[in-house]
Amino acid sequence: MIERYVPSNSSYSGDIDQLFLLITAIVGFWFICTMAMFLWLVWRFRAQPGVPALYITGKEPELKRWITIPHALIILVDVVLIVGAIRVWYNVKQFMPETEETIGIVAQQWAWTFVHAGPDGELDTADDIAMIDEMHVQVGRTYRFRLESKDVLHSFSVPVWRIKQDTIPGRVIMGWFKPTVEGEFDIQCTEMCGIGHGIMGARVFVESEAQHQAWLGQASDSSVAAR
Ligand SMILES: [Cu+2]
Repeated sequence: MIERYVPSNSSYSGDIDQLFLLITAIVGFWFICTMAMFLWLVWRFRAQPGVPALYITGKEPELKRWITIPHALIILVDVVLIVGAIRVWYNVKQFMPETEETIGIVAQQWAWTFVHAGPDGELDTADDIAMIDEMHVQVGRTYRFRLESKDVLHSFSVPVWRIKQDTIPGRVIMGWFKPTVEGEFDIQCTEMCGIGHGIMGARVFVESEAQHQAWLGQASDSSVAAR
């Protein structure tokens, strides 16, 4: 349902969407129940001529049931949501799969630098390809990213991959993604980082193997690192 509005283009984006739908369905169900009950009570016990208001402490057992039973049910569904959330969180944020390449991502006010491994596939070597506001990856490849900030808090977000990771100055944060659909997509900073925050966008190019090899071939010349 969510992918109708934002495509679901990474190996874990579908799991995150399912978790969102589960939370929305369960919370939505209880919201509707609560509001229906509330409005019914407002109508049923409205002021009526000749009927005095009754003082209720809420401690009467027959009334307390209306609190304790829903309370127990909500705790039960909370357990379902927490188990679902931990499973997705572990897979996306805690677990690091075997990765084929590492990309360096550096945030600063107000741009992104993406350091690609270059033709040798190794980061931090002479043939690295650094680009401003442009990231190039190959579809179906599992990437590790190394996220850093030069100045303030930023947040690396690629909506179609359902990835969002804060950057913290002075800290190196590792994560991973596996793009599954080719195309050109948005990257956006999602942490208020100063006056240029709103324009701190970039693009990710998810390419087929042939396209990616062609880009690698010609990109070394335009690399920021090569200048
Ligand atoms: Cu920012």
